[in-house]
Amino acid sequence: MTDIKATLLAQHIETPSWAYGNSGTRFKVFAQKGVPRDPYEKLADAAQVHAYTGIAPTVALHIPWDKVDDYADLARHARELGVGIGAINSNVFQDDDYMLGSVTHPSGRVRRKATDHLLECVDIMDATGSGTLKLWFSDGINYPGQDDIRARQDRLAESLAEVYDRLGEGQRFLLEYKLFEPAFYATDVPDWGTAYAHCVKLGPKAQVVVDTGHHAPGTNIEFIVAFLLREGKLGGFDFNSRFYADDDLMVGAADPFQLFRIMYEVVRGGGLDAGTGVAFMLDQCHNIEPKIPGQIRSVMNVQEATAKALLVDRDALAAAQAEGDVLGANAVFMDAYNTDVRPLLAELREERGLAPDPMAAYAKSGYFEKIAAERVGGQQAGWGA
Ligand code: AOS
Ligand code: ZN
Ligand code: ZN
Repeated sequence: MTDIKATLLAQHIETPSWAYGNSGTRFKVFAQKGVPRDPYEKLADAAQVHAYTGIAPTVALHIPWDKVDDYADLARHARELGVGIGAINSNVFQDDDYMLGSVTHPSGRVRRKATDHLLECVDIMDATGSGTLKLWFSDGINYPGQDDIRARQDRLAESLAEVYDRLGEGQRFLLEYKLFEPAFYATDVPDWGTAYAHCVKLGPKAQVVVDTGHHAPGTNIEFIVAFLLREGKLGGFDFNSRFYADDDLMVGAADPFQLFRIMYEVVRGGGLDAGTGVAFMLDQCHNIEPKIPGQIRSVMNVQEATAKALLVDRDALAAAQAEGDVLGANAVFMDAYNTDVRPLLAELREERGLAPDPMAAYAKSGYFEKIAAERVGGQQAGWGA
């Protein structure tokens, strides 16, 4: 149990700056009370999530949603709040120039503009001390014949190579794939295989990020996780829940069993070991629920799934598997999943001097009442208008 607790304490879950801003769907962005007015206030809210969970010490930024004049100053502000800057998320999807794509656009001018933005993000990594650039491309086509699928792969490879060469010591990029949306016929990085192939060609500083909402219904995500980890190419997760498409709901809300199965493969593949670099990031927005508690709940959901995955009796499982004991092996697996780990996690928090129930402790703290009174005109997360 001591080992399990130590592993749980070492796990870091990164919250995204955009989770703290106002968000919604293409139909309506709902304004909530107390929402941050600038990146500095987003970091302050993220620091609350870390203060109550103890395992969320970094915050992902999104450029240009978190544009500031002085990134070193923003990083300093984060440190003063007890958190650090995590992945830098690029944005080559919110400009009229990108209607037909960014790095895969048929026009060399647009491709240059997109790649320059990615290089600027590496400059921001230098200034903030971030080691990770996250690349998600909305690129794709809506109609058969609209553009040359193969040429678009060449353009993508060319841009990725330029960004890869710009990465410094201790820096990497994570390439994100997504089945569809906003392109509906052929997405340029639609699946893990495409992302993997580009990353393998580039080298060790290029890895794949698995956004749990980016697959076709029924996809066995834990298989993808096992495969990528085995190849040293799992850079991290964008965790969230989906019922239909890329719903960006709270991780562990729609299918906690799937989250457990994913975390089991992470544990099995050594993804929680020090130095493997698997980043556990959240990519969510809270359209109708309060944002800071939404993040606290999400961090707790990942932690619960991780604790259950760590509880799997690996020796008993291996023995049952070796004997071909199908039901026995499945029972070992399910025993861990069906264990109530909440008392263990409450104990762990108390041992660290934290409140056993982070949700209740935050609610009692008065922080929400304070920001609701102080902040008027909170920022939109960045999309969904
Ligand atoms: C888009 O669907 C992707 O999940 C992105 O990772 C992300 O939501 C966006 O780039 C915000 O950073
Ligand atoms: Zn994502
Ligand atoms: Zn997404």
